[in-house]
Amino acid sequence: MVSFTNFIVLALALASPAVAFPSHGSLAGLSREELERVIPTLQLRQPGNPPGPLKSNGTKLVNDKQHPWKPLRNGDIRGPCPGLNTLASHGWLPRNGIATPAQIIEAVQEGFNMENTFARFITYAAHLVDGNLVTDQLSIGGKTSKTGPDPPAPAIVGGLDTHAVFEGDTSMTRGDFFFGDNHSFNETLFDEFVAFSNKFGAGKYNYTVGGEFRWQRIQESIATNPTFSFVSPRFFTAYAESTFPVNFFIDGRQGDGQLDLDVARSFFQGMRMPDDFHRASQPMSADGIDIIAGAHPIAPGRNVGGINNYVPDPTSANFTTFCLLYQNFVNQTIHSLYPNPTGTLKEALNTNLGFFYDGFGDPSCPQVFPYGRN
Ligand code: HEM
Ligand SMILES: *[C@@H]1O[C@H](CO)[C@@H](O)[C@H](O)[C@H]1NC(C)=O
Ligand SMILES: *[C@@H]1O[C@H](CO)[C@@H](O)[C@H](O)[C@H]1NC(C)=O
Ligand SMILES: *[C@@H]1O[C@H](CO)[C@@H](O)[C@H](O)[C@H]1NC(C)=O
Ligand SMILES: *[C@@H]1O[C@H](CO)[C@@H](O)[C@H](O)[C@H]1NC(C)=O
Ligand SMILES: *[C@@H]1O[C@H](CO)[C@@H](O)[C@H](O)[C@H]1NC(C)=O
Ligand SMILES: CC(=O)N[C@H]1CO[C@H](CO)[C@@H](O)[C@@H]1O
Repeated sequence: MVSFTNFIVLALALASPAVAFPSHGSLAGLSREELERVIPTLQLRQPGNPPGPLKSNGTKLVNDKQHPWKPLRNGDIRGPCPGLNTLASHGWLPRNGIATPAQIIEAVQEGFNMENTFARFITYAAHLVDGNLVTDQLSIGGKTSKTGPDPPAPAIVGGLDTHAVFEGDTSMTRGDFFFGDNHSFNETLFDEFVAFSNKFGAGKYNYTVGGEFRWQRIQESIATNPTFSFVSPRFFTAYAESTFPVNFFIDGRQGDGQLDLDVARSFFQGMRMPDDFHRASQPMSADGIDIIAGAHPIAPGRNVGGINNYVPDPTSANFTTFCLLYQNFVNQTIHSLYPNPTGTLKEALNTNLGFFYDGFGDPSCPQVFPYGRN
């Protein structure tokens, strides 16, 4: 079910030439007729090549004179990712929150020293499901359509808020989709983050705290969210994101793996780097994920038929079947969003699928071609 407001926006955008389809609106899930109407109104932009690794990959001042924090202006878009929100609020990304995948990769590398292959993998995954492949624009948040969790339904300008493809349940500081607000900072949840850091980290957030808090959030979702879903890709992104505060929010000159809680709040809530903030001292990805996922192992699965009934899903990728993460994402998730693309859309899909496969970085995992090889 598409919510009423979003239905109106969608209907207007699709029916009336006066209301342009937004250049960052995802085309995922639109019907053949809708695609035929919308695509000719869009400005086709060839995707730029994915940026390579940083030439100079050590720590440096990133809250610098050229990248001051600024408050939001009317219309600026922010979403569920505190990393991207912060980059936009410091001008490492366009401050309006709409960017090309290449700009996002550049920004996460320059601003936080995210490792190149990893940055490409996450960014093209997000772009394929939530971005506009014809205009090459992705929004880091935005309005979402109210849809059931499964299967993903069309979202007009969902951007990274779009549920069940990249955004998912059991976030640390954001509520589950089921409870309505999928992307805003939630003080109650952050208070829990603080309490766990006090209990398991002597007042700091570290990988040990991450393992305990991730488990806590999973248990809460099992106990309260009848639609809780914890299968690939969310199974992986949830664990990876629990490592990010340690890997990216700690000043690169500090490097002891213990994140101060005022600094954490500044990023999560304020979208703001501390004064004099220096990025990580070497390229980082999901370092520490083994500690966090190993603390309380659980198989991928979902609640079935209501709360407190978590059922493992053996068809989901898990940590021992990593290649399936890539293959199911392409064969199932993307294919269900774009069942039958043609023309420029199909070309753009294939180009971005190629970038995504390169970002997976495992030549022993065979590439899949749901739309042929162009
Ligand atoms: C490379 C491009 C990136 C994309 C496309 C991306 C996207 C996302 C999305 C969609 C979420 C929401 C998942 C959910 O909770 O449902 C998320 C969460 C998160 N991201 Fe990012 N992200 C990126 C890079 C980064 C970077 C560089 C950082 C840190 C500097 C970061 C830190 C986080 C954290 C800590 C969370 C978890 C928030 C929470 O659980 O409360 N991300 N990201
Ligand atoms: C960082 O740069 C150095 C020097 O160019 C290089 O040897 C090293 O491989 C780079 N590290 C990563 C993870 O890219
Ligand atoms: C924040 O999360 C708590 C716990 O899940 C929930 O009870 C509360 O309604 C949320 N607050 C907002 C403003 O969404
Ligand atoms: C986290 O902090 C606690 C308390 O200081 C400490 O016992 C634990 O070893 C730390 N874990 C890591 C991975 O740094
Ligand atoms: C991972 O999934 C495979 C099936 O795809 C299963 O055989 C294996 O036992 C699972 N591993 C774990 C640790 O759950
Ligand atoms: C993906 O789909 C292709 C053809 O559509 C099929 O040959 C391949 O076995 C599928 N792979 C997986 C892992 O589902
Ligand atoms: C899909 C979904 O739940 N979207 C919600 C995200 O949060 C905003 C702001 O609270 C709601 O308006 C959306 O309905």
